[in-house]
Amino acid sequence: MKTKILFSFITLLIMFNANAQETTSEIKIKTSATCDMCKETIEKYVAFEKGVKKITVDVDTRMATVVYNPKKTSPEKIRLAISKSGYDADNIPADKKAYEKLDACCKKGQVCTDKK
Ligand SMILES: [Cu+2]
Repeated sequence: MKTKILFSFITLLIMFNANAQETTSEIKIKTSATCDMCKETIEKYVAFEKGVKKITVDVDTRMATVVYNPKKTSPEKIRLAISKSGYDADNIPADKKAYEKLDACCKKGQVCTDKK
């Protein structure tokens, strides 16, 4: 009896895992983030993007790691979302209007005073 329950539990776990693998992908995108404020701006903006499950921006490497549902969005759309938040995303330059709204220290070539 106990083995049966354990077996069905494991089966369920495997099924769940397979399902999760099927519906999520992960990509890394190079951004122009320079400080924690940039990180917050990008993360908050892209988190609302359809199909994005999780986004983490590493300020030191400037890399955004995005977990997304490939059925609902695409790397291109995610890059575009980052651009619309005011930052470069791989080969896509930052959206001009969004970039102009950024805090002065977050603009390219600037060194933020609160940088770690
Ligand atoms: Cu910044």
